[in-house]
Amino acid sequence: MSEIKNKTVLITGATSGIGKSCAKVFAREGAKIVLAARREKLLSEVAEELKREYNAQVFSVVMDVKKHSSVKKAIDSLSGEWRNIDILINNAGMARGLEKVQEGTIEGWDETIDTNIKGVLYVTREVLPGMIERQNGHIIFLGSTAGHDVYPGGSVYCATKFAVKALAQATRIDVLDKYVKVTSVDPGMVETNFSNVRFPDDPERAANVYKGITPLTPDDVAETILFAASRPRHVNLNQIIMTPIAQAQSNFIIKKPV
Ligand code: 8X3
Repeated sequence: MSEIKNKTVLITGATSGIGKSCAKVFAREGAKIVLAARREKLLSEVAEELKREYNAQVFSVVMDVKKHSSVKKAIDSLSGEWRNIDILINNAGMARGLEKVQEGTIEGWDETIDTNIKGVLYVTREVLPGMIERQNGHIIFLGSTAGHDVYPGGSVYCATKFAVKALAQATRIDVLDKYVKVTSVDPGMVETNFSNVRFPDDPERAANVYKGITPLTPDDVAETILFAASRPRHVNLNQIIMTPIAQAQSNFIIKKPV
């Protein structure tokens, strides 16, 4: 895909799930990959894998998207051509628990809001001015079906993904005359570490989330992101909602008995 070869792609949350799949898929297409995530050891492991499997050019930055100082330090550490980010994949995101509002935990709310809303804003704020200056760039937001329909116990997570939808739409308007593309890719059920993070003390509950359906894989989402990123310069895919065939929207899922 000529649109992707030699492009510089920064991926947040790049060491697992959809982020790691994006790193592989874009490396396969010849992109230069900037991996951003919190854990240095995992970053080096993914970087080594990309170099070994795809002969990719890779640069890793330790970044905790929840902290603006960490985001700024990571972006400032990019030098030379690595600074010229063509594609930003705002992937880092998470959820904690499935409690009703009246029973929710403040710590879980803070973490979810800080990662999914403020994190996305911090990274976008640091990367977007360079894209505007170069009159070239593409920001891909990872939204969710949870940003379109709420479900029981999903209050804060859904609110953050509604916010991501709003941020994507508003950013698209803000850069309309700047030759920067903005896409939101909004998946439903994808089997990643997501449910283990959501239910850290209940692995059985986490495993049950995907029982009885064939969920999307991280690669399904990454290939869709690649498709969006590889359209001709004049084409912008605004929003892509994708679900497993057994899911119509957030809370309409047909599960086979297991
Ligand atoms: C998708 C997660 O819980 O809404 O972002 O299916 S969930």
